[in-house]
Amino acid sequence: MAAEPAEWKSTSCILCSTNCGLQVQVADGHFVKIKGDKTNPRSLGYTCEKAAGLDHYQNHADRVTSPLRRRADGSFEAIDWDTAIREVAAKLGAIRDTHGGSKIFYYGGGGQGNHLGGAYSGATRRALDMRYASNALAQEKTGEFWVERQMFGGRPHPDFENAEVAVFIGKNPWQSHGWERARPALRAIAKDPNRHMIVMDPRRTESADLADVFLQVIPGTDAFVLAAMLKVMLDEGLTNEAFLSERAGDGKELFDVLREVPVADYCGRAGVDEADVRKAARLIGSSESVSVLEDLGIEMAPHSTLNSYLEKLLYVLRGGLGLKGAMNLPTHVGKLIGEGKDNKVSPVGGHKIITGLIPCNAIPEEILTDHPDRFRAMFIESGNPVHSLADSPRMREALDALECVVVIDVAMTETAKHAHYILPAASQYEKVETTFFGGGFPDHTFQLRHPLFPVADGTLTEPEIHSRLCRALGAYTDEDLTVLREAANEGLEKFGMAFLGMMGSRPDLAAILPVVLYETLGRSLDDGFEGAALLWGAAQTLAAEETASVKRAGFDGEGPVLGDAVFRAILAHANGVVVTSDPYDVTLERIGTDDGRIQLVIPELVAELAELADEAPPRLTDDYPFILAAGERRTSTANTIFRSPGWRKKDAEGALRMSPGDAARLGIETGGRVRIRTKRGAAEAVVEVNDTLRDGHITLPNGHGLEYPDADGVRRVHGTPPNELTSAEDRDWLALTPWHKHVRAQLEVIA
Ligand SMILES: Nc1nc2c(c(=O)[nH]1)N[C@H]1C(S)=C(S)[C@@H](COP(=O)(O)OP(=O)(O)OC[C@H]3O[C@@H](n4cnc5c(=O)[nH]c(N)nc54)[C@H](O)[C@@H]3O)O[C@H]1N2
Ligand SMILES: Nc1nc2c(c(=O)[nH]1)N[C@H]1C(S)=C(S)[C@@H](COP(=O)(O)OP(=O)(O)OC[C@H]3O[C@@H](n4cnc5c(=O)[nH]c(N)nc54)[C@H](O)[C@@H]3O)O[C@H]1N2
Ligand code: SF4
Ligand SMILES: [Mo]
Repeated sequence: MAAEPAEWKSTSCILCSTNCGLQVQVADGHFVKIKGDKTNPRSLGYTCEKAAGLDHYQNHADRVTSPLRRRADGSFEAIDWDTAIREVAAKLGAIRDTHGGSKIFYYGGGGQGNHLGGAYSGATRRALDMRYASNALAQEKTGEFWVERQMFGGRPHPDFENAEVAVFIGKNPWQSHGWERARPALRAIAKDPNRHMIVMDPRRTESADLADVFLQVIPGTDAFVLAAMLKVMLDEGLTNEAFLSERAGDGKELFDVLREVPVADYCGRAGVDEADVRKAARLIGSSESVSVLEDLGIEMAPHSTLNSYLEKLLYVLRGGLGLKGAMNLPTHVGKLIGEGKDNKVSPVGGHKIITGLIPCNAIPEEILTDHPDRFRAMFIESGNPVHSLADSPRMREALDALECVVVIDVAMTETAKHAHYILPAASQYEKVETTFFGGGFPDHTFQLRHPLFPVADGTLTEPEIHSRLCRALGAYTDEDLTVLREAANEGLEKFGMAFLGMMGSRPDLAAILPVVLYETLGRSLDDGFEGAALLWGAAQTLAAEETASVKRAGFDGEGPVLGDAVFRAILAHANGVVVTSDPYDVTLERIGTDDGRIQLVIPELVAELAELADEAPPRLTDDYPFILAAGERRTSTANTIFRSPGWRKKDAEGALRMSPGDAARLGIETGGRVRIRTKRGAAEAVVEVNDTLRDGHITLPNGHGLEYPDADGVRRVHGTPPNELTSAEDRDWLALTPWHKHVRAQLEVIA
């Protein structure tokens, strides 16, 4: 007889950055029922269809349930945890001692809903003296981060619930979300005659269907349209001069270049109607509030970083910061991105390191060389770079050239297959976890998910893995922690005092702070909550840095007492709790540039803007007559978080979409097969004829092409892995972000 279904428990979805609140029932190690959590302050009961499939994440045939060591022949053997920890510490410790810790490269640290585990890696990285890191953000968002840091010293956040004008550039929120309750918000804007939506995309997406102005650009030409829109705003007096003179720096150098923009010519190059471009500029320029969201469609395409700059100017010139419905600067619990000054470069290629991350596209060249500073080992956690980074064949070659690859993952991934050691993690529903994407405004909700299932046999949580590695590396002993452990048992206040004392006198322990918190405060928390210890530090930082915001959210106390209150609330509310609450104008105080003013001129990008005038129009050639967008978000995709192909009700193989015109020319119909060839590789796909595409534009979904065992245990690849087709060298000159939306391709029909 099956066990009684448990009561409803609060948790959240982990399939995209939105992390919608869920209520679930679990039994026998499975999700039995899943519904939106109406008590979650952020998502208010909303979910999309994908959350219903979460049992495919928790239960699948590719779970790793014992540490594995690679044999010489490439197969794996199970080893016990003590052996695994001892050997990993010895191997990486030896590389550090011989070549320096900077030769051990850290990659990953979290997916869409698990950033707590990776935060503990900070201790292991310090223990091994690792200096360089990267993760998937460095193949999508680093260009945008760099621009935001120059312009605002922070990351403005849109408010589509209240925006009069909503603008989406290379973003399809209907499918990819990007903020909570995206679909209801899109529908509400579409229905309201006083609100407007502008979408810029080569494909008539589900979002574009709801837009008032849809700019169906030729792929890769967004910079021209954005420049034209800004020029129209200047010409027609649609900029907010009062705001700019009060809040922004000098813009002359930029305005001089914008005034030269030939609007009609640029619209023509981009294949859009000048009247539509003018209409969009007027809507933005005359609105009370505008919120803008860019995403991969422009970040992974030509002029990536320039696009991000021009996109931000749309709302900056309008004065669109610090208002309801406009762009605002939220608070943060925990840091997702590094705080570095971005003045460091990668050791071999000398590429710009942005927010602490080496560009993903540079990783293979930092390994596959005899340069003395090359990486010799890699520590990969909660990331699948062999599948998700450009040029999978070269990533495999790079991993295979390393002396030691350690992977912490829940599954036997494309990347794990190339590891020397696989350390299997407890799943995201078997431990406390959270996202640091967060950053809601005006209210910021933080949600610590509670464990729903016991830690799977043979696995450990990341905090436990990092703690054991640090201990094996000699970074701490039990004796070091006695005082803090005793203090923790006497409550948060005693612990806080002891902690401060210890941190001042023991810099060696301060260096491995996450693990120290885990082993002391963590051990005093309820079973299964040890990993939440780091959030005590995050709560203290938040309370110290954003005291007024925290108090506005209803917390009382001064100093550490206020931080303790936030920490207790985070522990207590599995459905999320509002930790800061802000008035809109606080945004203007949060501008974090050196002089507190928005910087209008970014010289490198103003120069690139000027050079657009001389750029040859993109041309499809006989060799490569198609532009392939390699990695489209669909209802059938969730990065590589689901490995079992069984979760997909539709689009099981992840079809290559093409326009009816192209299909007719090729003589192919939906269901037919093609071979896609690029300069880098070839792959097969099934075709879907789709009238939302422009001729010459074809799209493949992201996240497909994973290997998974059949019922008889034979491993088979399902669908098309997009990065067998992409190249690491087609990339932005500044941030090195890949042009995944702009892969030149040819097609051959398979009879
Ligand atoms: N369903 C689902 N949702 C997801 C994910 C998922 O895997 N599945 N992944 C999450 C992650 S990690 C991310 S980063 C986000 C990404 O979210 P999005 O960036 O919204 O997703 P994409 O579909 O990759 O790209 C957005 C749009 O860019 C358009 N595009 C292609 N070329 C161009 C161009 O040259 N110019 C312009 N303007 N647009 C172009 C595409 O047609 C597409 O509609 O989604 C998140 N949400
Ligand atoms: N061609 C092309 N390539 C793309 C994209 C594209 O559009 N086109 N999109 C890119 C984008 S925007 C992104 S964000 C990346 C995403 O690619 P990745 O950063 O590689 O992330 P995910 O696919 O989300 O994989 C996360 C990994 O975490 C593992 N995991 C899940 N839960 C846990 C856990 O609790 N602990 C640990 N240790 N591991 C866990 C999963 O098994 C998986 O291996 O893909 C990128 N790749
Ligand atoms: S996939 Fe994203 S939008 Fe859909 S339920 Fe999960 S977190 Fe929410
Ligand atoms: Mo992403």
